[in-house]
Amino acid sequence: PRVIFSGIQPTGIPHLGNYLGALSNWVKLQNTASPSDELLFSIVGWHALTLPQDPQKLREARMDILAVLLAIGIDPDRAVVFHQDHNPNHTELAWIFNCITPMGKLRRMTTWKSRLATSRNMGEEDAVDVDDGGLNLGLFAYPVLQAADILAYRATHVPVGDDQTQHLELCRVIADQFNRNFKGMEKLFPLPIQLNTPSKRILSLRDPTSKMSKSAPDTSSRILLTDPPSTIANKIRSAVTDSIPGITYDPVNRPGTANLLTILAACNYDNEDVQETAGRYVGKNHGALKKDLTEAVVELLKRPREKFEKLRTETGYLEQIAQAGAEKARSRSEATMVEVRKRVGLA
Ligand code: AQP
Repeated sequence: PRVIFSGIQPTGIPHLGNYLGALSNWVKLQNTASPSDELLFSIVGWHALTLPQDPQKLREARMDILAVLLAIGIDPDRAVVFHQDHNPNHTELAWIFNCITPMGKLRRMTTWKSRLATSRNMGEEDAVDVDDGGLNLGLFAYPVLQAADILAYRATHVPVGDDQTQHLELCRVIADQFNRNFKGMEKLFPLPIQLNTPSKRILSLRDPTSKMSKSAPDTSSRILLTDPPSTIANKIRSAVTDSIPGITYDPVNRPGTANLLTILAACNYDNEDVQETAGRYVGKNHGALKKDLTEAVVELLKRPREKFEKLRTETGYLEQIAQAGAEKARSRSEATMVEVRKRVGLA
């Protein structure tokens, strides 16, 4: 049986990138998993704190994400849905992992390097060995906490977007290191594998060289799962493309156009091959593509948005779901922690 774990940060309402790159896959996995497979989906508030958060907004975002997960079809009776910060086993395990993770590996994480590059105004390649001043330890250790999230449940499969591949590799390195350092009757941790969706990376609508992101300052760069049809239409209308006539799928020379085709292929035709999608636009223009894309996205998000709006008013119900999830998560991870403490000599 598989143990499937994934997480999402409560840093705002999820966008199409989160949905097509990860969340839709969670629902698919839930609906196709064998009954013996375990599923855990976590709202990772401790990860959100690695960047400055407004406390009131964070409180709201935690509820928003829970409501979104239920609205897109995650079933709390089938999957363990919980707030990371309701289970201290994650931070305990993260500390133990901190003590076996080489800092050099963390310095090589693209996410860290790009934060560093931004803060120092330099290219990622040059930002390897510079002084880390200004950035916090939590941000640096982000992937270690992520490894703890996954391994606390001894998860075997992790459905996350393409942007998380390097973190998953590090998670396997940490698992392997722990297994070597602290041998028992058997290896404690599996080496978890990434479960990618076909639409791995959705790009910003305003700057198709970077990924669609919750925290990008320009709100028209992302389509939120809760955007009404008129907002969706406006954002797609103003999406950056190119001035080359006709439609072709060419991610290198036409990243904006390719991104629109990727989204259309993913949402309209249940992950149709993107070349096939492009083939239907031979001789057509961006206007036609944007019109069809708007219809497809509006249709895709219609039901989740309606459900979200209803659920978001049911605060008591959401709190009850969160509490039940936390209890299950704690008891599930405690089994791992008992063994971890014993092996490292803290029992
Ligand atoms: N643009 C994307 N395309 C495909 N997948 C994506 N994911 C995020 N952006 C894209 C996937 O969504 C899941 C949840 O992400 P997260 O909220 O935990 O963190 P993130 O990757 O940092 O997402 P954001 O939207 O960019 O948030 P902020 O701006 O707060 O950092 C992950 O599986 C991720 O791969």
